[in-house]
Amino acid sequence: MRTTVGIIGAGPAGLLLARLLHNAGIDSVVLESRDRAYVERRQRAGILEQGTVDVLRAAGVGGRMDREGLRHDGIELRFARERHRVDFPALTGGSSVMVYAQTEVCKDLIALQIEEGGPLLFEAEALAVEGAESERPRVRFRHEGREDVLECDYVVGCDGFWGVARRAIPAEHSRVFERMYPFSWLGILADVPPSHDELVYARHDRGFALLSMRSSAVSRLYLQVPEGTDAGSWADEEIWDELERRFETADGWSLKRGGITSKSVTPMRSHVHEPMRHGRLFLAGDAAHIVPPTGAKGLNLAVGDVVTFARALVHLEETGSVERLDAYSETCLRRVWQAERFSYDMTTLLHRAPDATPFEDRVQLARLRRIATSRAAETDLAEGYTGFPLD
Ligand code: RFL
Ligand code: PHB
Repeated sequence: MRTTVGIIGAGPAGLLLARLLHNAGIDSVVLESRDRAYVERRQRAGILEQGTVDVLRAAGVGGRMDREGLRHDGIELRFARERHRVDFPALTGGSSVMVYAQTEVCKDLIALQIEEGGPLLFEAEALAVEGAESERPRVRFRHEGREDVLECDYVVGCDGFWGVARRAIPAEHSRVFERMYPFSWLGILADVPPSHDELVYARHDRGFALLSMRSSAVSRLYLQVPEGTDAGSWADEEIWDELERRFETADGWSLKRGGITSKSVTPMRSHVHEPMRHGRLFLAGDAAHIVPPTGAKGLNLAVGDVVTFARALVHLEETGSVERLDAYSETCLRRVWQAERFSYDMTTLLHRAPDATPFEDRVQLARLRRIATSRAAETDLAEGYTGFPLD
């Protein structure tokens, strides 16, 4: 099998890249180790930045998002039983975000790819990337019980944090920057209308809580839990009781309860692999970097990476210049590190570390009060949340 761009992984990064390349008349093949149902059901992100929304629309995949997605003009910060709303458009000159689940973005992209795009092979597991330093990199993969080889001009590893692409970069060319956090998120989906019309990020002495949503009928909620927690060890009523405690306000706000349809635990880590390119192998999305989900940045970063790659390749085809492809890693990393910083700030602002000292608790509250009372501090949060521009 032969193609111009071999794409490993059909998460948002790989699927959107295939779409952008198709729109530019460049052929690609996508290899995905899981089956379609699994990819379409995997619960993850919920927030699309303004720039991501614009990219999806321009790629011709914004129709259902515009009909069913919920535009959000702010978030609420909750701490010390007080509430503070951050108004995005007022602080950023008009930016907002969209609540539209990653599962739905993936479904829309998969449907379009199957209808009009190039090959998208499910249950096709990439085993290794070979010859990254040559003109003809290859992906060895297994599909329908047979091993095969995909020959490419370029390989883009969009295979997430646990993928194989990153491993093809020799250790002497790699540098990893990492931080693990001593807590996780227990996430639930519940059949109950969201108790607030915007996301609520709560800092509490017992730990962080987040109220989000998937639609006007489905809530998505998260609780900070100790690292290594088993999702099954929390009974449904215990989860609701704990959420209620952490969201409690002085003005009598109440949390609606409903049937929990899914429970899972996500560890929290920050991770960056530099560089994001080795020869003709490029890394995009979670394959290259991970952020803790508190800033809602992971999917949006993946979108930024593949837009940068697609533009660089189109630039090469149009002008013969490899300048932008050569700058890929540097261009992406500037934005990645801003998102890493923002996600780290949001995480340390809102979570309670198990060994937090009374001094650190007071500083955390002071940081929150600063955001609630200084337009400059609040603007910094609003700009970070609605997204950093693509170069
Ligand atoms: P993905 O989505 O992990 O997709 C990688 C794909 O590669 C496949 N794969 C392989 N295929 C072939 N051969 C192999 N050897 C392969 N190895 C792996 C996998 O099966 C998979 O289909 O990476 P991608 O495309 O880079 O997308 C990244 C995003 O998924 C991720 O950053 C976000 O979900 C992070 N995230 C959030 N991001 C946001 O922008 N906003 C949010 O609100 C948000 N909330 C979240 C989140 C992530 C969470 N979890 C579960 C980690 C909330 C949570 C709880
Ligand atoms: C979600 O809806 O899943 C979500 C929203 C905001 C975040 C993280 C996750 O910061």
